[in-house]
Amino acid sequence: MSRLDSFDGLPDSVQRPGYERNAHGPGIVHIGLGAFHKAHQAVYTDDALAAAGGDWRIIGVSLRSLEPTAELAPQKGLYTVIEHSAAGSTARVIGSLAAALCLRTDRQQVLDALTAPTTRIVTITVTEKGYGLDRTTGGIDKSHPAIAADLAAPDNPQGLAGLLVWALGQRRARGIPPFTVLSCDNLPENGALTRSLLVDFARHAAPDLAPYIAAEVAFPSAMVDRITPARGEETLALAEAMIGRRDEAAVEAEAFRQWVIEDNFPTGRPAWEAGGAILTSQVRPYEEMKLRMLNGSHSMLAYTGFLAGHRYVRDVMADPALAALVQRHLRAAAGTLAPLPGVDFAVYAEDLAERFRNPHLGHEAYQIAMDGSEKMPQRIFGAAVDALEQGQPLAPFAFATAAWIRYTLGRTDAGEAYALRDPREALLRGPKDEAPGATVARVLALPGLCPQPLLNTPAWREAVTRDLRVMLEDGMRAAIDSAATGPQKPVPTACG
Ligand code: CS2
Repeated sequence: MSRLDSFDGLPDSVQRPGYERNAHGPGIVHIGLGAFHKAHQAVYTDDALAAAGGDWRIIGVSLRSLEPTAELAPQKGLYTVIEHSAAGSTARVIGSLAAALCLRTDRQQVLDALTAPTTRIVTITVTEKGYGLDRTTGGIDKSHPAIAADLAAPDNPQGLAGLLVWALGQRRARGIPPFTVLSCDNLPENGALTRSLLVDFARHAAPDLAPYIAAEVAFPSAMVDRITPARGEETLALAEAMIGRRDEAAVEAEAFRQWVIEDNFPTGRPAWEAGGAILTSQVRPYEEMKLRMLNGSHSMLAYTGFLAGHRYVRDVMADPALAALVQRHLRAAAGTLAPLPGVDFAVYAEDLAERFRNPHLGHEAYQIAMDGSEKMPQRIFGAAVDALEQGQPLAPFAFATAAWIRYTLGRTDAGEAYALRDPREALLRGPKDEAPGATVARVLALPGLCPQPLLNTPAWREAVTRDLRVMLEDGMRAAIDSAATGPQKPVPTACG
């Protein structure tokens, strides 16, 4: 079977780029060449190139993994996105990737791309843990392996902050304007946060660069959304069936996608609005809505669903008690949000539940469950603080927190062990036979995790402990069933 490296012979049903690839040079370097980038920003850029042209193709960079280059380079950067809606699945070949590099093996090419005058934007998807942020200070976490390595050898950077600060320094020395830095990870105010990371890294590694980065580099924030399950052999088999070729780089995603971007690109940008992106000056309300409603309920359903024995999100949604708890969580999260003109949170909640039910999407609860210590603050705790201040119910957030803490114990109710997959795994591990109250106190006290207003509220810790006790003593199934029979309220609409 031949491999996807041209458009020759693709079935008519497969959408292909609406532009001549070679007519467009690169203008973006993307760090973190995983499935999400391929299913999201690269697709929007494909649409932008078709609608408005420009030299905006993407040089994709993986910091460590060799896989993306091995899969994409022989295919000249081409790959398929399989888009699943409830109605069915379609395939689309994306042409916006100009190159796929790995920092470990293509170091000079990566450095050249980052310092090239033609590179005007650097986009990022390295996941929450990839930044090396200290959440208590907003600056660098010196114990993060990449930050520590790059502080020790700033001229030979391996990680995100070291690499971008090095590149910005080189550009300044050579009189080349800085690139715009666009974080596309699920972090609150991801632009400001990336800015404070780089400025703080520069303060330590190259102090004269810090004020320059703070003053001259644009860091727009963005809310990104597209459910993208991890790729597997089934993905490749499905791609083969749909495009009639072998595509080692194929990805699957839901048909829905959303991108809300702060329109602050002093060095220009692709016409991403052609792909449906919303360019605005107000990203924060969208970020909060998405992090608290989509990602918050995702995390809750992942911990409970996984421990209740469900594999996929769609299975969780087919469990009536869990589906009710998802609704409860969505209502509670919506209740903490400031009104967002033009968005009805009740409709958004309904659409989310529909997306979670997507029968063609094999999105594993275990995938969402990973890196909980990096996800809980912006998904659950931020909303819980606002709920506390507004006198709204805390129970749904306490339940989600108890479910996560239960999950960190690393064993199912039947006693089967699973890998936690969390960067703070070692810190999360507690003594054997610890009492639920002690477990809750220990986990919530981890630095930079649970905000002070919650720690200062005994009712919060008591609620989390009560739920954890039920989960441990009666099992996750019983805890779910009993939580789901609590009182229910409708989702507040945009007007309150
Ligand atoms: C998920 C997200 O894995 C997770 O933690 O909650 O990846 C989610 O699917 C995306 O943010 C959807 O845009």
